[in-house]
Amino acid sequence: MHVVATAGHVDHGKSSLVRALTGTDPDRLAEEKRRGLTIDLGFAWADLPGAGTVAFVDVPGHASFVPTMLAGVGPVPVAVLVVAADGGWMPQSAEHLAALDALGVRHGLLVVTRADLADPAAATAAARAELAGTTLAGVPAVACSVVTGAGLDDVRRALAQVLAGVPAPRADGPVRLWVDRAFTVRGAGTVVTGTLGAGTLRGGDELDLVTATGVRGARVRGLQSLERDVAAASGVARVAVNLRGLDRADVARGDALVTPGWSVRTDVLDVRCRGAAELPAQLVVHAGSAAVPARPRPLGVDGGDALVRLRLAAPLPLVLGDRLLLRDPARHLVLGPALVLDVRPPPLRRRGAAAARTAELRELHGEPDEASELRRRRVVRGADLRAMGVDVRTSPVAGDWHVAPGLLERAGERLAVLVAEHDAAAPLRPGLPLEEARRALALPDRALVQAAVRPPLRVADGRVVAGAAAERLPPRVERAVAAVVADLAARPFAAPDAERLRELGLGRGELAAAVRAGRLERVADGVVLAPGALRRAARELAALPQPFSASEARKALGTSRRVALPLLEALDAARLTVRDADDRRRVIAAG
Ligand SMILES: Nc1nc2c(ncn2[C@@H]2O[C@H](COP(=O)(O)OP(=O)(O)OP(=O)(O)O)[C@@H](O)[C@H]2O)c(=O)[nH]1
Ligand SMILES: [Mg+2]
Repeated sequence: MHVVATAGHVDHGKSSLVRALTGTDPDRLAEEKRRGLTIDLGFAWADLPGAGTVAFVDVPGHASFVPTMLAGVGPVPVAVLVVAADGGWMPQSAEHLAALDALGVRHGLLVVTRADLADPAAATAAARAELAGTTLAGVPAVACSVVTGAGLDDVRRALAQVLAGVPAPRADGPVRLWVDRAFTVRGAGTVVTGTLGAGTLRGGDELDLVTATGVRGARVRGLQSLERDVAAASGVARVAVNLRGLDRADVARGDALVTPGWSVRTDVLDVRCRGAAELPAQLVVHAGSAAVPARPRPLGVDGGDALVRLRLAAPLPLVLGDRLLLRDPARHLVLGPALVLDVRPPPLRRRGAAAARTAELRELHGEPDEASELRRRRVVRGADLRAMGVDVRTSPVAGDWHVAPGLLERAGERLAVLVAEHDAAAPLRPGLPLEEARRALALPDRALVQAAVRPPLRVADGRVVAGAAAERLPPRVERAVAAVVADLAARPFAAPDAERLRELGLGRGELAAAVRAGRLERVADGVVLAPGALRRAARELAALPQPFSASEARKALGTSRRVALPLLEALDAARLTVRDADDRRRVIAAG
């Protein structure tokens, strides 16, 4: 199927031409028939010789309805520009052509109609001159009259020829269907229609309905194309989608049905405005069937292009490389195309940020490129890249994170310095906590810190430690610990008391460090023994008649109640002993 939009000044014969070609009057509203004027988009189709099925989106020509016209042509790749032989080139001929040019429509036909009323030569020549220098320069021109039928075969022939040169879009790519109509069908519920530009829609598909107010899931209950039920439809096609669980009030023209995870719903974006001169303070952005007021902030220029940050009054689902149309409705002026360079631009807070950003944007031309995005964004989720429309080919370095080349290597080098600094400042607690490292390296996820760790650094207990540093104690602590161990040689369960620990300079931090380094064994707060003391205690207690009381244990181990009670509890906790109901214990696993 091909989809073709009409364009041209009011009353120049667009709808009449569509009716002549398809046999269907695209003006379906009573008001349109009464006033002889197209008000809303009209749809009609037919099989044309040599062209297959051609669906027309017929647009209104009246100056008041240009936004409607743009909603209709937005997603359509081919246009028939209609000029009346007796009317000649008129304001909306120009405005519509400027719109097609801005939208990048390269395939089309100039039809000079009402040729029974005037010699078409002058209008044809004038129109050709206007087309020169636009995307439609040099398209075939045909004169006809729908009243006499003269030239209609030439129109069909020329159209078939143009359509033969229109490349087929990707059928396997993502979908973004801009809604141009929404209505209720009795018994079926809410139906939306639109021109599917690319990709494939299928019954049962789960899509995101993106509106000005939010995103919601929507399931395709039924699909029609040109009023026939179809299981699937691939772009380019006119489609009507019956959506499950959706009220008519939930959806309107300008909303979009998109493949989940593709496109970024954004209200701030950076664009390259081709050949745009002065931009007004307020303008309207047209994307697909959507029209949203926006405030431009010029950032800089690149040759004849303006680099501009746009703030939209309502978010739109956009990807890198999207081509938007900027318009000043007050002056009936199409300002030109805007190529989307960034859908998640960084804030411009610091002085000079706009200039720096301009330099970055000068490198961008609206072709999504993974390497370039990674270079600029440093760290980004694969899902976010895909949402921006980037074809992601590299593998994530951690989780779904992709990083700029060399970033992890540099982070790893910096990490070695940070850990060394940390250990020098806190020798009792060597190892930089992952979270601190994450903040110091300005990374969004601890998993990335972990990915940056290179030997001899390693991760242990949530810290980045420098090789053996975690087991090393400062010399002063080393000496004190040796003294404790020496004290314990004769009476292994006579833990040093508070005074002895103070005398040796072993405070909480020192004891914790010694325990972490495996140089002492912790029994309770302030109660430490030599390594292996717990197992040794279990062995000695196993020699007692079972079960035994706490005081029997204390005597056997040659220690005080201060140590014996927490020691027994520690043995219970280590499942070396078990405590019976009468508070006696048995050894169940002698070390
Ligand atoms: N004599 C003659 N009249 C024509 C021809 N084509 C269209 N008309 C008449 O021109 C008038 C406008 O035609 P439409 O087809 O409604 O024009 P339009 O471009 O669709 O107008 P809008 O949709 O309102 O912009 C109607 O009265 C048509 O009957 C033609 O080839 N010859
Ligand atoms: Mg019309």
